[in-house]
Amino acid sequence: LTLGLITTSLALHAPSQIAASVKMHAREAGYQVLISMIDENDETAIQQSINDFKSQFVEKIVINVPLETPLARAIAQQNKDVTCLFLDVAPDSGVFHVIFDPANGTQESVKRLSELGHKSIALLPGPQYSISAQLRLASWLKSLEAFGLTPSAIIFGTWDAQSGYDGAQQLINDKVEFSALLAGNDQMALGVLSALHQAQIAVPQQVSVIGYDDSYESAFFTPSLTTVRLDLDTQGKEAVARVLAATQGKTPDNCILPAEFVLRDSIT
Ligand code: IPT
Repeated sequence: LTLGLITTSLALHAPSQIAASVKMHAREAGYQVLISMIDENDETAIQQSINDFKSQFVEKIVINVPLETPLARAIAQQNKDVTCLFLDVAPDSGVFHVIFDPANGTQESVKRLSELGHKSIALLPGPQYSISAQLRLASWLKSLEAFGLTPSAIIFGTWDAQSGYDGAQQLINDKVEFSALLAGNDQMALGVLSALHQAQIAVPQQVSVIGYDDSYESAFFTPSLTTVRLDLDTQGKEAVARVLAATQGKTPDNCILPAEFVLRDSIT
């Protein structure tokens, strides 16, 4: 009994945490997991991995790759002989999914900053090719607008700490005015904290920072990071339960998990 997992880079914290969860919950259900890590959001690589799984008689496939709706639909359409469950698609994609609400945590982040009196907020979203990064950015912008605010800057990163570091340095070098910063994920927020520390800008006294993911390490940053929690263990668990429950022609309901705001010491 084998389940397939196609994933984006396991060098990133969230995908590796998801893979660990899928592996553990699959084992509990008596399944082993074959993992195929692909380089990028590349249709041929995904289809190639699905074909490899099919040739090994793997018929339950979890896909944790950021996919725009047309591509996700095309993949589901072309592979009806197996069950594909998607973890990184838009809520209205129409494909079988277990995802996180991209709006509730992002809205709450902006609301908190606004309540604290912040008016100059810089945005460091994840990469433009990622559907989740796009949805989080769209939700930040919409929430800012609701408070009559526009971002003081938008700099896209690549989910890793280096890109957060570079983004914050660019803000400092360009003399952008910002009293708060929203990062696309906690890894980027870590880079931001490092760049601000180096520039002797105190967090949270001079700049408030909010991350996203609540990875295992975020509570141990200096200062401890205010963030948005994605319960990745639950995502893995729900994904395994639903992909295994699916039968030919009948898939269980989709699932949208909440993304909860977590208040720690990095904002004031
Ligand atoms: C998403 C993470 O939030 C982000 O930090 C990054 O690791 C990204 O994955 C990699 O694709 S979580 C995903 C289930 C939307």
